[in-house]
Amino acid sequence: MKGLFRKKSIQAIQAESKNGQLKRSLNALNMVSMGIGCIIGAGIFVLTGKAAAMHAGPAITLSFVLAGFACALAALCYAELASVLPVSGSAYTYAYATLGELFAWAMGWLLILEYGLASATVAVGWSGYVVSFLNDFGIHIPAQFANPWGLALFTRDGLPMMGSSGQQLTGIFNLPAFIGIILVTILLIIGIKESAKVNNVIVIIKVSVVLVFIAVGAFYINKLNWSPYIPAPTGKPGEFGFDGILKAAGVIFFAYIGFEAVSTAAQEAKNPQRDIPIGILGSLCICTILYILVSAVLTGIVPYTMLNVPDPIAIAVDRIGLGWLSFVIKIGAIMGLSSVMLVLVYGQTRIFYMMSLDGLIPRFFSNIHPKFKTPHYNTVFVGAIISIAAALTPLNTLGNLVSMGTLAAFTIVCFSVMYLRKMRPDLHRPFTVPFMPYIPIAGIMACAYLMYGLGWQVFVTLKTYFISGILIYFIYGRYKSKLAKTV
Ligand code: ALA
Repeated sequence: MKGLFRKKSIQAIQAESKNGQLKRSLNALNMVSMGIGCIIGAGIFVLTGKAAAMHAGPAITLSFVLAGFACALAALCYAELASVLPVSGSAYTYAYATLGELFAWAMGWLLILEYGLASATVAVGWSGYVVSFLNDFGIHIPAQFANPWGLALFTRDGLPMMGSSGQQLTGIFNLPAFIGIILVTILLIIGIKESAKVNNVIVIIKVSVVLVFIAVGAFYINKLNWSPYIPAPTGKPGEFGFDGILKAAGVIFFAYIGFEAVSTAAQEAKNPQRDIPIGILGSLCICTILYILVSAVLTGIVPYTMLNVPDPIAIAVDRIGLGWLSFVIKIGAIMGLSSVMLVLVYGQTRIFYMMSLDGLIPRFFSNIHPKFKTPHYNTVFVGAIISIAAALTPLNTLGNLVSMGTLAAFTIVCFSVMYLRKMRPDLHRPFTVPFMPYIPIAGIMACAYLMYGLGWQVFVTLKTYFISGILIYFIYGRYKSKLAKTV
């Protein structure tokens, strides 16, 4: 039993961070920019439309407030842990240092959803914008090859798409999503790292596009579209009314994922103990404001019933009828989503790399290519799995599981911060969560509430996933753990 809770020593982790080989070149602004680079993506460009059309209506803005609030609580906890333990590996390392190996393993297993599966979801969103963009130039990708196997296809007007044999068409393989991940994987293998400069440029483009949408779109709002603000519940769970707002908050929670990716750059920050908390909280704050404004403008331009499409922002712009804006938005979305895919796949490989160094997963995950200096087998493995998942799974299924897994990970982070305060009150904490223990407790409750809103079915899938992860730990990780050999 004791082995399950063996911990990495805080001193060892802090020393690891001090003696790291990576160059410390990132400042607070880079950190905020990195956060925004990873946050703004498929959530706002894709999922907002479906969440408004199917769950919340114009009250999607309230869903953004609700999910933003839950994230702010978790973000405060992340900020404290990152200031005490400024190392790569993020929540996986925090759990290893506080709650012990079993929790660290569970965290790593959940982070596969947060990073790996999230990148597949973003790839599906990316595919929607690429198809729409190519379409504007007369290049038509057949719907069957831009959708996952078996998904019934509908036209933009919601009518079934019929084949020549008179049967409704269904998807076969989402080719653009598959290609998107393969491209990202190749980039990561040959070592083209997303430098802070490139990231800053992408972030400026992405945020400018969002601001242009808000500024121009505000003039085309038809207030009638906001009425009723909270559509009456249909009687089915999660369809409108307050229940719908909650469900939508769980769905668009996805849009906030990424603020904690800032903490994976801890070893490259000039002053991590100050700048990582600034990066986490600053990027989250900026994105929350942008999201609330975008969703208000979106539902003000287009009746929410028409937003169940893969490219809702583009639909809103098409409706305004400004051709140049449509072009700008699609370019911004495609570029923005590419950077999220890149950072998420990169994050996934880095977490596997750390787990492999700790002996919890096989050695080949930390094997480095002699020339490219990247974990090439790891990256190929991750890229292959994610590209197939992106090609064959519908966006809703992927997105909800990612949200549920991330909420579970946030819950463990909230526990970790309380645990560390109690067990190691002596540690120097450059950033402290205010109002302890109420903030982490509220964080746990808020995450549990959003998980409840996502529904029983997603929970059952997560449970199965989680149990299979724990089994793998008992069959493999427990015996191979490096720490087991030293303590
Ligand atoms: N928050 C990121 C996105 O919405 C994962 O794409």
